[in-house]
Amino acid sequence: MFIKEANPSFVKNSRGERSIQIEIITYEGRFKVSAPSGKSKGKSEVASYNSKGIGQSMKILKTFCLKLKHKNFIIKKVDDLKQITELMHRFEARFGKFGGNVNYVIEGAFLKAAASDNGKELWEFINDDVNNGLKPKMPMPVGNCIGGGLHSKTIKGKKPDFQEFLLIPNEKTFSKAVTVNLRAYGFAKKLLKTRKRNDENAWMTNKSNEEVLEILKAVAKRYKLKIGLDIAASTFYNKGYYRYKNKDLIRDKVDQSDYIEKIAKKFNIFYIEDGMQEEDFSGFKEILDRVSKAKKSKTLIVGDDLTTTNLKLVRRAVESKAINALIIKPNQIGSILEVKKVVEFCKKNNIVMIFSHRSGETMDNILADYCVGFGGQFIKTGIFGRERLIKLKRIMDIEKSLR
Ligand code: 2PG
Ligand code: MG
Repeated sequence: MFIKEANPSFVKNSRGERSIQIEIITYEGRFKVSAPSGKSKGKSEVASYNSKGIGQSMKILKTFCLKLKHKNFIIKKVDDLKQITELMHRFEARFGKFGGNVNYVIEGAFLKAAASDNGKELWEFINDDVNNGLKPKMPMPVGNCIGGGLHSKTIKGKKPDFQEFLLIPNEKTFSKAVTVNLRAYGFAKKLLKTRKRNDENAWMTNKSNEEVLEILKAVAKRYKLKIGLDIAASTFYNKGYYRYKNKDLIRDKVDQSDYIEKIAKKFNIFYIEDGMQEEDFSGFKEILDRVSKAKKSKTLIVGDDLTTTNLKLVRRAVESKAINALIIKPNQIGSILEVKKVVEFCKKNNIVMIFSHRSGETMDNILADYCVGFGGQFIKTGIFGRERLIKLKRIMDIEKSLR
């Protein structure tokens, strides 16, 4: 793989913030990747950019790109990315840290170029099953329908405290699932009587968590969907208490798990992400125990801020039985080889994997290839908006190509 050129640039994400993009040009074509950005970030995520800011990251990346020019690389499998990682580390030691988002775009662009160089689609290049003659299984979408928390504004001074109210279809095909979610999203708008959308294009409302759940229950019933929640509990946790604004009350750790157990049962919730603050492994375990006992069907207890795609934290969460499912966001850890290790660990331990977008997204669809390639059971991308739809469309195309 001969690098003719590598060009970095700034792009705007869906929130209008600056993000970083890189384009690698080889004899096979042009391979572009841009980075998403989170707003409700986990404490233990790697920094997205150099400590001096995105401008400094760009300066360092520009110098790195000049170095890549006219170099030749042999990348036959994902693990061969190691030579790029080592090159990046040596370079960072001299010029300063890139930051996780820069690692994300460099590695992604190299993987796209390498897949093409090997005559494969990126998901195919990553997926071991397909390389062993098996057909990959398509994921199901987890779609953000109604929003609150850090991603939403208040309406007449109010918003739900939970960050995301999610819809999860269970259809034979991914494309059917996407259609069902879009219809349900339209129906939710009618019931909510709102037109305002948040960062991820979920509907905004001034209703409380329970009021939203009542509406979601009707939507889920009509379209045969499962209900999920990203509680993002760390975003309203402070000094030992969960501080709810809508209805105004304070819950301690025990009250919080009581509350989650109660709503999980009442609204038959299938998916609960970050139900407790991000350092409370025993609180997550408490929820997993209580919800599994209270509900007959399996509920996914999902780590995101708790685990930040970091193998050490994932291992701790799994070994302490705090989760049975995991959010995977490659730019939380800033290394695809680390993502691969997390994936292998999840597969070995039967942990359900949800590949996830960030609230600030770009017009890049690499997440879809990562999800199918690494065998994720779900992809969380939102339901509507061009940055979200481009990822769903990519999986629909992969699905079509396999028919
Ligand atoms: C989350 C994500 C995506 P952010 O909490 O799961 O919805 O939010 O990208 O802001 O961290
Ligand atoms: Mg989350």
